[in-house]
Amino acid sequence: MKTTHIAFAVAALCLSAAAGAQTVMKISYSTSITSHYGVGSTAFCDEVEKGTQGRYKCQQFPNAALGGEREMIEAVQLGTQDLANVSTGALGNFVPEVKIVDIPFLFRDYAHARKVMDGEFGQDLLKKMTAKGIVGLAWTENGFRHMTNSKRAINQASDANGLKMRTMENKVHMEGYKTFGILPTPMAWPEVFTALQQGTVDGQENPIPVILSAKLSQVQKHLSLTNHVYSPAVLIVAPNIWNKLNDADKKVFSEAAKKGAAAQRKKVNDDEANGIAELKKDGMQVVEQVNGESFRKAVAPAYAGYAKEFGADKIAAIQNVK
Ligand code: EAX
Repeated sequence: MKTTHIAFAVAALCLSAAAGAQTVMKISYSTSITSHYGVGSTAFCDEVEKGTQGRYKCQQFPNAALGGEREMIEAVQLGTQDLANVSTGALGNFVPEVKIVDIPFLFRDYAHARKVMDGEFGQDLLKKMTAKGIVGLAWTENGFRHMTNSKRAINQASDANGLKMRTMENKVHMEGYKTFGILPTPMAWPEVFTALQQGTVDGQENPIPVILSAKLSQVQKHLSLTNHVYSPAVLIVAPNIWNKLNDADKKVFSEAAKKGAAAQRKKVNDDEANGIAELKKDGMQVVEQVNGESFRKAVAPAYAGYAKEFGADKIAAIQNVK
């Protein structure tokens, strides 16, 4: 009996070696599998599996099932998690050079933002992550952030004055939002829904795809399309996975990440186009024509601090990309 078992185990081992060893990689992100992060991650994972003939595949952990974005990045750095699709919100705490992209009103629109991230600046920034033990594969996307709250319609910056808002754990955001009179309350994403529900904070700010997939319409009455910050996201992989790949597999991963990014951005576009009507149907009151000038004017003084921290020339170089 015992010998049969051993023989069987040996046979199974030989078979799996013949078929090629399979690595199942854990990937996580903040929102649901049908959201922009889910669509992008799935496209990436499908391409990796196909391109490596099944030698690499993913096990997906949507809805921050392995922790918030800070934990995800830390785990990728440590190699206890293989992949993550995260916004830059928490990434600047690990790779300081990334912080510049979180400046409010830095990017004009999606075309501008995507051009910068896919261009020389963004590609250099991906490389900066390597020194911090993180391999950046491609810029995916979270989207332009908008404000929601349970108190009042925000038509202009002064309407935001005095509102207690959950923000990401991101100093660049917080410094900017203070100029709008907002009282920023940094908090990890997994705690946000409950905090809004219990009234610990009045509001929060996130892109339409996040507001939609997290069903924030259940706990927030007002949405204002403030477009106050572009929130890039990035597909990161642990060095212990990346360094094991041969050149051909590295190429498969990089190309897959580009396809994932394209799919994720397309989902952001679709949600921007169709999601607002959906949120209205769910009972949200939406201010579509926000006085953007009032916000830009309010934040202008904070740019002195940003220039000191990041260099006025670096900020201008991003703004000047046409
Ligand atoms: O990346 O925490 C946030 O507000 C982020 O935008 C969210 O986790 C998606």
